[in-house]
Amino acid sequence: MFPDITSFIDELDRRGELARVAEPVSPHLEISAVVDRACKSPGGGPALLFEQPSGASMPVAANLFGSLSRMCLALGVASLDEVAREIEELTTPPMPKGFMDAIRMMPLVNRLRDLMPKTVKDAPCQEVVKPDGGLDELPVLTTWPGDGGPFITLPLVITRDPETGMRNIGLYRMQVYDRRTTGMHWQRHKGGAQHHRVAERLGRRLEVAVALGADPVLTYSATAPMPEGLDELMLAAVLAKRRVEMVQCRTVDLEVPASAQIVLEGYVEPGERRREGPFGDHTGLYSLADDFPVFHLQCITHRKHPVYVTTVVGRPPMEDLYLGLASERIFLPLIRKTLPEIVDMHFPAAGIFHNLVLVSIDKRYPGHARKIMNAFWGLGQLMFSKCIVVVDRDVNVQDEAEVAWIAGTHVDPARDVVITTGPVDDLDAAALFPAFGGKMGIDATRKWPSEGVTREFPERLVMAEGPARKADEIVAKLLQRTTR
Ligand SMILES: Cc1cc2nc3c(=O)[nH]c(=O)nc-3n(C[C@H](O)[C@H](O)[C@H](O)COP(=O)(O)O)c2cc1C
Ligand SMILES: [Mn+2]
Repeated sequence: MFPDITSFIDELDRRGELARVAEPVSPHLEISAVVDRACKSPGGGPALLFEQPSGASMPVAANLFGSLSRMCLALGVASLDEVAREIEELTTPPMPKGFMDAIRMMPLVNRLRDLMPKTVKDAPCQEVVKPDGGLDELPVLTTWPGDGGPFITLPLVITRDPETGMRNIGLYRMQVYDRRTTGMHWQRHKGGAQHHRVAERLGRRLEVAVALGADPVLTYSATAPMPEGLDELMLAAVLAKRRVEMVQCRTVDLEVPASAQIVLEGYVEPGERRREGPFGDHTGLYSLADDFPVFHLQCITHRKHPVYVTTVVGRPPMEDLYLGLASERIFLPLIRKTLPEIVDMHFPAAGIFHNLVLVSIDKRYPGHARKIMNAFWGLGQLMFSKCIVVVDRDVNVQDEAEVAWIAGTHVDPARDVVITTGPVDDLDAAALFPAFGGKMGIDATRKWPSEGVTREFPERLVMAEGPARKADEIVAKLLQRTTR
C-alpha cells in the first residue's frame, strides 16, 4: 500500500497512467479546463501532473483517482469487489466452536489494536514549519468561471468533538478569501458541522487541522460516509492493512497524517459566518452563495518539496465518480448487516449519486420495497437518497438500461410511487427549502396479490432452452468464419 501520495504518483508514472504537463498552465480556470477534458475522455483519462503551474512554487496533481484501475490501485486491490469481500470477511467473524477455538481466535483482538493510529515524532509533513505562512503559497485552483474565488477541493478536515474528544475527518471544500482565512463548507449533516455545533453551544473556538495530499487510502476514507462517531482512520487502517501514522500539530491540539504534503493548522470561531460560493459543483450546476463558518489559518507546515493535490468537480463524469463507486462497493456489505435482503445497489454518477439510487432486493413479504426506501431514508448519508428505485433480485442494478426497462414496464405510478419529505442534500437546489424537501421511492418489483395486485402480469421474454443452445453453436460458428 502506498505510504504517501508521491509514491502513488510515481507508480502511476511507471504504469504510463500519468500525463505530465510541462508548459505553464494557470491555476485560474486553465488547469481545471484541462482536468475537465481528461475526466470526460473514455475511461476517465490519465492522472495529471502540472509541473509548472504559472505563478506557483509547487506542482499540481489532479485526477489521481479518476479511473477504475487507479481507484483500485489506490486501495491496493485488483477489483472493488475484492475490497467488498475483505470488508465482508472482517465484519463476519467466525463463531468459535469451543473454548480452545476461542483462544485460537484471540488474534482478532490484536487486529483491533492494529487499527489504532500510531503517533510518530518526526513527520515529512512538518519538514518545513511556517507560523507566518499564507495560502498565497499554494496554487489553489479557480475551477469554473462563475466561482466566488479559488477553492481548496481535496482537503482532509480534522476536528474533535469538544465534549467527547471523538475525532472526525471529512472532505469539505475551502474557499480561499485571503492569505489567512478560508470558508469552511461542512454541510449541516456532516461530522465537522456537528463538532462545530457543540463548540458553539459551549461558546468555544474549534481547533481544525487540514491535511492536503494525504496518502491515497486516507484521502478516500475522508470521503467515505462513515457512521457518526466512527473514526475514518479505522477505515483507513482496515483498507491499508496497516496503522496510520499521525503526528501532533505544532499550534493546535490535533494530530495529522504524518505523510501529508501540506498541513493547515487553525480554528473556526463560534458564531462567525461569511458568504461562501458560488461554486461550480458536482451536480453540474453552480451551488449558490450561502453563509458558512470561517477557517482562520495560524500555521502552515509542509514537506520540503510538496505537491498540491486537487480535484475538479463538475457535471459527471468527473474524478469523484470513482470515489463514489468505491464507497458503493465498500459500504454494501456493511449496509447488508442491517438490511440483509439487499442484493445490490448502484448510485449512477449521471444521476448525481444519491439523487438516483437503484436497489435490488430479495423480496420476502408484501410492502418490502417500501421498507427498503424507509430504511435508506433513515440510515446515515443514505437519507439524501432523492429517488430510490427498488427492483427484484433478478434485475442487474449496475445496468442502468435494464433498470429503465423494468421500471418502465413494472410500475404503475398511481400505485407504486411513494412521496415523502425530509432532510435533503444541502446541494439540492430543487428542494422547496434549503436542506428540506421531497423524496420519491418507486417500487419496481413484481407486485403480489398480497399487495392488492391480482391482475395477471406477463412473463419476461426468454428463448426456449434447446433453440437457445443451438443458436449459441450457430453464432459461435458464424463468428469463427468472420474472424478468419
Ligand atoms: C471532491 C469532494 C468534495 C466534497 N465537498 C464537500 C463539501 O464541500 N462539503 C461537505 O459537507 N461535503 C463534501 N463532500 C462530501 C463529504 O466529504 C462526505 O459526505 C463525507 O462522508 C463527510 O464525512 P463526515 O460524515 O465525517 O462529515 C465532498 C466529497 C468529495 C468527494
Ligand atoms: Mn465522519
